[in-house]
Amino acid sequence: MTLLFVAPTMDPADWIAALAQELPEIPVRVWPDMGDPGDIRYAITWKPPHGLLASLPHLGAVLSLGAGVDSLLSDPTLPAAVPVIRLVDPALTACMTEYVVWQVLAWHRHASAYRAHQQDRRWQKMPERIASERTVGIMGLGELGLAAARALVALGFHVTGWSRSPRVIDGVGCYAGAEGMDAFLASAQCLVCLLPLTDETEGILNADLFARLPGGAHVINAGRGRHLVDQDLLHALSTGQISGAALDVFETEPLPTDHPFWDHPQVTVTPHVAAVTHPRSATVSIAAAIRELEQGRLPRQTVDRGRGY
Ligand code: NDP
Ligand code: OXD
Repeated sequence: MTLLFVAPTMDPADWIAALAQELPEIPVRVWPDMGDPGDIRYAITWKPPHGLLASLPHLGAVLSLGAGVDSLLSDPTLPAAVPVIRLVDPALTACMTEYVVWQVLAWHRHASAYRAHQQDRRWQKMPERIASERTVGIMGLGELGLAAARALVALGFHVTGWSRSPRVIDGVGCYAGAEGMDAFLASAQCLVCLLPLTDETEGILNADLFARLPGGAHVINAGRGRHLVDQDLLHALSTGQISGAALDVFETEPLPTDHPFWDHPQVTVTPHVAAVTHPRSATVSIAAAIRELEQGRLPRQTVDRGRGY
């Protein structure tokens, strides 16, 4: 049995070291030096070239180096019978929680207004509210959305969440499906998108959705760039329906230098760093998944290919 590490945009060195520590008995090859494709049992991967996974005749599973598997599933040649395991990792979850808390607090405590005031040497107080008077609505109550929701509840915010199937979470007002969406959106003064990118969620952050939020709502997108219709956000910012946005993910990454988001005063841009995959921690999760697979069980983080996440 051999592992193939294939992540063209990542430096493999730390991964190879971490895999040697967690799975010392299993040889690892690094694409493109993969030797005989017939040896490869598991592919550990981020954005592999389309067609590569289909060329591995004895592939037993694909293990994603990210939580989102949209780019893997977009490969039309991905073998239908091969399980895809997404990354669920405590360090990744903690990292996303930090990002969401950071951006929610930046909105709540007027970070960009005070930065602008300081530049003008202006002593001006903004209306400060208590957290419990502000509602943060989280789209996606999975591994990442749930952890962020709990951290915001602990800070005293009124937190609501929206998912595909109904959820019951202590301290979080839960809404689900199309029928729950209007009520969820109507109170979300700060909207956080932590959805997976699927056929159902692509373009979900659009003019129609913005119009259903309270006037002056703030938007945080750490899901995927294609959740957002950029022009609709720019328009909603120009009318004041949306007062600001923090965006970590973009349809084209890196965000092109001439994109209007870069110098928009109400938009905060970060370069897809909301939750970074840390090799040592992620490898523990990946190794545990491989051991389960070797025992003939599908790990709980196996992707439902029909749902797309
Ligand atoms: P999960 O699969 O654990 O959770 C997904 C959540 O979204 C679930 O609550 C699910 O509902 C909900 N959902 C899915 N489809 C719909 C829909 N059509 N309508 C309503 N709710 C829906 O994913 P994670 O929390 O682990 O990750 C979420 C996403 O975050 C990833 O897919 C990735 O795109 C993004 N991400 C971004 C990173 C960054 O650095 N910016 C880093 C890591 C991830 P249900 O509970 O009913 O299944
Ligand atoms: C992920 C990401 O999906 O980093 O894990 O975007």
